[in-house]
Amino acid sequence: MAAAEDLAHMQAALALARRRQGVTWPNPPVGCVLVREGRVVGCGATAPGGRPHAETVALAMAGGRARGATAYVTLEPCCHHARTPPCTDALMVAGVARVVAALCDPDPRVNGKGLARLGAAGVSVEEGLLAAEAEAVAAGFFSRVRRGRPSVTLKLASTLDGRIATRDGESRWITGEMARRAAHALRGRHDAILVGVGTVLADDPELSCRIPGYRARPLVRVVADSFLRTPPKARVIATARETPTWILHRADADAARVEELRERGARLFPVPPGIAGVDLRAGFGALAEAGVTAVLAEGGAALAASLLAADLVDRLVWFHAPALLGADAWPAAAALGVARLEAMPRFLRRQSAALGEDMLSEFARAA
Ligand code: AOF
Ligand code: ZN
Repeated sequence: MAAAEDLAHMQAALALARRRQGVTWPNPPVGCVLVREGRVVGCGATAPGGRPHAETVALAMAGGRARGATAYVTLEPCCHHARTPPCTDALMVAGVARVVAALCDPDPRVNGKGLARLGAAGVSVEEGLLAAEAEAVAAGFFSRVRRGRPSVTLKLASTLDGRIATRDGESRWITGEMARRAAHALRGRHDAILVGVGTVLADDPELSCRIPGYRARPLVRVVADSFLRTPPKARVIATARETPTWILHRADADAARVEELRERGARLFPVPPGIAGVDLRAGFGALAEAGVTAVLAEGGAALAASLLAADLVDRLVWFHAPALLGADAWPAAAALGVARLEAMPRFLRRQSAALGEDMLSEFARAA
């Protein structure tokens, strides 16, 4: 059993890390709390953009008070040399006596070597405290390193019968104010937001996190658009110089379109064709290579179906309004072609909550 004090400090480090979700890519969001004689003398989290690392921030705050302290970190301190010396060395130079890490860093440059280096220098080292929580906070980073793709959350907002627009296409607003705010906070915790070109054509969305000051770095907007139907006048293109807009398109899309969109500031990713549209698995591989760790997919129905059919949804977040629209309205997911129940995508319920009159349910992929 971990000591209550250790648990409390690691919880605090996790809270610091969680607050940086979405802005540290390609690096993981990490939290660090330095404690001496039961008193917090420094704390910090990975800075937006991934540097400085959490330990550097916490050590700068603690100054000389770090001597003899315990460092609680949500990920093993790094031991590779970059522009600045590794965190292991910074902790040792500062005289930190004990390091409690929630998890080993899967980055092959670190991967246990950070803790080993600290141990060899006489620092007392422990690993594994609140490991599951720490893995959830940096799930995107773990996914990028281990699977070569970002973690994927699919967000849907519908009526009870899974409809997202009326027969005539009216969709504003099905869920209420609280659910819509929660959806913006969800955007705030992801590196990138993904939509299909149909959504761009139908709604011309801005795809931003509309909670002022919530994010220290813009959300990358990604459009899955096989044949580059995104209009050059679309909002996501008009604002592409301030907020990144990336497009996953087929390699055989019109070259003049490629040039036009690129000139307006979009970044283009040629991807092999998939069953419908681009091969999303290959698209995610390209996003991971560009550093993205956590993607929030928001629709529309065709994209949702492609993701579900390809078993690419790690987490499903569904807002339900207590209302119905019936079978002539637009469904949240297009046809999946499921003939037998054993082929049905299944999820495990992780959380359910009330948001005003609406409901929020969160699910993890079952497997
Ligand atoms: C830490 N503390 O806060 C974070 C770490 O590109 P660099 O040199 O910044 O290193 C990135 C790697 O450092 C990243 O892949 C991961 O292994 C680790 N992230 N390490 O000690 C931190 N964010
Ligand atoms: Zn580091």
